[in-house]
Amino acid sequence: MEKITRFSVSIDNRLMEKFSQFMKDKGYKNRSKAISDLIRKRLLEEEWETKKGKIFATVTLVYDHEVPNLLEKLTRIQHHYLKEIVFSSHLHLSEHNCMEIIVLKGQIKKITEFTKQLSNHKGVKLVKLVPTFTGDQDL
Ligand code: NI
Repeated sequence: MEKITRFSVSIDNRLMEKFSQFMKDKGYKNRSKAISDLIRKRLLEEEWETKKGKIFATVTLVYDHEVPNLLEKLTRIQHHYLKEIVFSSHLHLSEHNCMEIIVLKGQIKKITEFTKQLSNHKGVKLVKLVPTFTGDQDL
């Protein structure tokens, strides 16, 4: 079983009311779980803002494969990030549109750089980056 620490927190009533409302809105029944989730989220944001550390992330990419040279450009970019790309999958969404799900592990700086490089091309319709922790951090 995981080790846990109990601690008491003093908080002003108005903030507590807002927090109770937040818990209700998000469907939290357990205060400790809600606080742990908020701390975890904030720590990830902190790493993100300072651009330090390694993370796992997914990038969802949607593009029109019939735009001339686009597929080649996107493939070339992905080959430059061999070390970071763990996995990728291609789905044919419609006659023109393709979706790729790319899973990456690496330095935040590298992953944001990769995402930016995918974005600036005619025919790219969506580039969505979702960062998460690495397994090592175990938070
Ligand atoms: Ni396709």
